[in-house]
Amino acid sequence: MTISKTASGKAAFPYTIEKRLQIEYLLSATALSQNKQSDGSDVVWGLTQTPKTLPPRYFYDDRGSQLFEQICELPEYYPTRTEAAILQRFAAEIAQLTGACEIVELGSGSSTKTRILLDAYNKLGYPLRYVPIDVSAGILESSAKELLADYPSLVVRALVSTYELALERLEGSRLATRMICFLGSTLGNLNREECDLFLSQIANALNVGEYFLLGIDLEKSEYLLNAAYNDSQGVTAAFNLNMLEHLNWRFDGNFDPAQFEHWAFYNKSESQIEMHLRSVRSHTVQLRALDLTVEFEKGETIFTEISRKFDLNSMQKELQGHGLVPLQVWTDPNQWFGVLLCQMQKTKSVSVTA
Ligand code: AVI
Repeated sequence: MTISKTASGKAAFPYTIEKRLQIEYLLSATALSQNKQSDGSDVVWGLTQTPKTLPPRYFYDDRGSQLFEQICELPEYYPTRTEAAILQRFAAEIAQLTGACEIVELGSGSSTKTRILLDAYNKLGYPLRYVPIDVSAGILESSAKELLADYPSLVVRALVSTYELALERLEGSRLATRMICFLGSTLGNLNREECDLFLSQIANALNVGEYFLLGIDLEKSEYLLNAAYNDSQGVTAAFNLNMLEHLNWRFDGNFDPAQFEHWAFYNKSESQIEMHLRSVRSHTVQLRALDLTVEFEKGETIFTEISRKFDLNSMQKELQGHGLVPLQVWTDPNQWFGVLLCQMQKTKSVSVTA
């Protein structure tokens, strides 16, 4: 028998990491490459609209994911560290409120925040079961293995899947209850309609009494918001422009990022940051794999992302409308970011239409 070691060198006897890790593919590799994520129909649609748009999912190739990790460390980008500080301060309270529960996380990333939660549940002596969900099998496996090495009693069931499919197919929790976590204010990257559909899907995936932990960025001074998306080191600009490089390798394109500039601003009436790429001169781009030729005028833009900033009271009402009743809301001393723990209270009659 192999006895695995934790980061501190302690033996994780008797179960090896392999025995505590299950990776399930809800989408096969072929399905992943054939689904709407990458067949390019969304790119063709977006680049033939006026104004042009591109779906934010194209930020996240390997380089884009690395750039996003760098954004999270930037002095101007307050959301990541503010949310982490809230969790550090209140994770024990979250664990006490939910009791032992299976932690399901949509988009686990580097799992830094997951560790804060796992530490709190561990301290209370609760069994640790974690279900991370991501479309990238590589990221899921590597971060799950790091967690398993550090938490000897942890059991991980990783799902390679889109959020939508995973929420539809979640099996019943193996522990008394379950908490679905959606952190980092990723909800802000969905427009109002998408957000409404997503919350219906969360509500449908939960049984009565189960929990939803949501992290959201809050409305604040325009100055701070503009700085967070126009950092002085130009990392956010590189992240935005990298979308063009991503389209180049994925669809055999010839975008020249030097022909575009990053443009991000806070739209106060919509309470959202809007990110665009602006063409600095008129030129033509081809995406050969999509059989697409696109003309750009000087100054023409491609809309790449919204990042909505929320009001805590309105969000609580919206959640309640989906049967997700806020039990507790935590924020930081500046009230820049909010973490809400909701409990599913409606009997399940919610129907979801896409
Ligand atoms: C992933 N998401 C929550 C980030 C945000 O702040 O909306 C993406 C991002 N875009 C530019 N900077 C960060």
